Amino acid sequence: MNIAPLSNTWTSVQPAIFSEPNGGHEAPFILKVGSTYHWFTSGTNWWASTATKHRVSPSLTSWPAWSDLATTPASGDSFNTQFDFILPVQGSSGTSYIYAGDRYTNFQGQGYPAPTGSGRNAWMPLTFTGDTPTLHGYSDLTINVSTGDLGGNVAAHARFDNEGPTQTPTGWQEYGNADASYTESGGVTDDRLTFWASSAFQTYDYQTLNGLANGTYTLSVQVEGSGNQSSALLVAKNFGSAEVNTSLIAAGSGWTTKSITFTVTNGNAEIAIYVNGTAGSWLSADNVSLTRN
Ligand SMILES: [Ca+2]
Ligand SMILES: [Ca+2]
Repeated sequence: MNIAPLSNTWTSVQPAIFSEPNGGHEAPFILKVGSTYHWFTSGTNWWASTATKHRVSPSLTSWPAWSDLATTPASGDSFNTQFDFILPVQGSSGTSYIYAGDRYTNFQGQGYPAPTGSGRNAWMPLTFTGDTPTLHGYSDLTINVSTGDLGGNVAAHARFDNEGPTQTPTGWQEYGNADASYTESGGVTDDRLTFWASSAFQTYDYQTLNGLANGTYTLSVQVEGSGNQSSALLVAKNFGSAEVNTSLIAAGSGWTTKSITFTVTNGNAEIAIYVNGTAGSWLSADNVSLTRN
């Protein structure tokens, strides 16, 4: 990769002022924030999703080693995207930054040959704490074009779509009997998150969210299931006061919406679905939503 200035007329390329071997990076993009340069790239994994790489420098001619871009919640593949570019949004409240990544795998899973469907983009907030950027895995993004403020559905991969059935959906972490929760077809939209096992199980699927604006939030999810779990809960915790939860045990099949509200006072929250299932019981979830009221 090379960094080379353009001529004053932007019609020719000057000699490079920085060069180094590619090293498994592509889609380079440099963003200047204040007087500091931030260089981002995707990894190289054909059109499959990758972690995003980042480095920061006060000078275009000297750069430190690459690091993985921090994400909230944790995601090893940039919430199933490959990084493309960053879009600044300037408004009366200041400048916000939108990360754009592509999901060329959308309609072909992670497989080959090349997708024949559309390669859609995902748009998510990128924030800076000092020189450290963090990618927030919003499932939906709203933009106030007057103030520049970003909002939307804070939960990552909230519809469980766009990556195909998997034991390890991006953006979600599992605790307990991890094999008992997985995504599959049959959701309200495309895929759903299902909790099932042939023997009794306890599984806790969660997202740890940092960098939240303090305030009151509503967490909701659509569920259906066999209704014979020992316990099934929608959970919010670690937001500055005691855990809030509600039962998800459905009376029968058919999608039902459950929700809780809670007030974030420490900039953090953990959101989760917990199922203590009897042998052969099942519960499916789709369309998780976490929005600030
Ligand atoms: Ca799993
Ligand atoms: Ca879905």
